[in-house]
Amino acid sequence: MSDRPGAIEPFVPPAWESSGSRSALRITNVKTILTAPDGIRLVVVKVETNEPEIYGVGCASFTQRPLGVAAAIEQYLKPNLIGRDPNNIEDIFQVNNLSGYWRSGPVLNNALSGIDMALWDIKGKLAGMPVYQLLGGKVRKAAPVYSHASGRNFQAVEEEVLRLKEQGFRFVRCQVEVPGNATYGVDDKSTDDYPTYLRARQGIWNFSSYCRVVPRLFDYLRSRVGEELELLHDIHERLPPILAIGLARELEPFHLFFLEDPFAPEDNGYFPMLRQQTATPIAMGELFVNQAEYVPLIHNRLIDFIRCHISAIGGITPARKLASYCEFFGVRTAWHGPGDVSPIGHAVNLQLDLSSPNFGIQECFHFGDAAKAVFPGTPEIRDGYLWSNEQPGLGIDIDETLAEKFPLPEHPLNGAFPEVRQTDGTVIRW
Ligand code: KDG
Ligand code: MG
Repeated sequence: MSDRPGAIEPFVPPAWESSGSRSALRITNVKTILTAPDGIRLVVVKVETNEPEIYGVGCASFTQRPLGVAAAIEQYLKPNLIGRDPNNIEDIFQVNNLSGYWRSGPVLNNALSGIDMALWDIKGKLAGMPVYQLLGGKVRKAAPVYSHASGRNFQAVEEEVLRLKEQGFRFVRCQVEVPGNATYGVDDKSTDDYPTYLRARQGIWNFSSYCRVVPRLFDYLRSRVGEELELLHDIHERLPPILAIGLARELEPFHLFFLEDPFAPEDNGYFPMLRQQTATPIAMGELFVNQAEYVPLIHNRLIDFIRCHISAIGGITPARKLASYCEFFGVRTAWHGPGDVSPIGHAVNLQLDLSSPNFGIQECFHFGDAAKAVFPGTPEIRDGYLWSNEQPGLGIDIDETLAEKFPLPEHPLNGAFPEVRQTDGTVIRW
């Protein structure tokens, strides 16, 4: 006991931890690393132990609020981790999730995820096995991926699709600029403010123009690239629900592999209506942060692909349960994999992709040389697949010295997204 009145007692691990453990391994330090090697703000966690070569890395990337995640890790999780046995992944997840009383939300879940993934990395290293082995072993040689094609007009999208096909991709997401609109997912070379993959210039958005353009894009593409390539599209919760239902119906003749995020999570109640109207396969969920959002969609068989951003739901511990739950209902996995999932997050996606029988598809991101150098072991994209390097743990590391050379870019809002508005000025979802 402290003799200073009001002093906070130091954290003491529960007695069973020291008596029941196989090892005397203990967490000695937790580092939060903020880095942007490709210009995209990433948050990474490193958990160190009293065995210097046994450490783990995890992804906690919430690119629009990186500093909030860093504070949650440093101020709230780290003090509750030092001295614990890193073997007890589930217990540590539960303790940290429950100690805030209020749960869920992308800041806290990303913070939990950074720790959780690092602990799975440590467990894999202790076992001398890749994490997918701990999840039951491989059910496929590698994970088929989809890559992005976008352009200012139909022809530019077609050229991108054909270039990707040439490289061996069999699944391509297609987005086209809606003239005069701040279109999601279309590369805009006129500004350096935001990484190319997520540019939607500050500007206006007209729902009906978008709804008219997209079916014409897919009609054009099917007539040019044939029926064999699998095509995907992301609405990115950019429509009033009834317009999204209409668009999903209109796209049916073009046989999409999936149509993503037709609704915002707040509009989940529209899914039964959508299901009655069309058999276009639906992917949903990169914005989900709470199991109450996705469990009903799965057990009511209202979506076809679950698309959570694994760090935003808390890491591998919740994601492996979610993948298994989906299997019982015929829902396939399509974990979120853009550039604001760090290469560590992509390595995690791959561990689940390789070991889940109900895997559907993996979104891939073509990291630049800087990111690959900062994250040695970044999974390789080859012949339309993502491949494991078969190293113990997650098979990926962070070069901390190099990471420091790529600090988060200066930005007045520390990375917050720009505003997109309707023509009358009403701000809308990004
Ligand atoms: O930060 C937002 C991005 O992760 C998101 O816009 C990417 O929708 C996305 C996707 O499907 O990759
Ligand atoms: Mg998306």
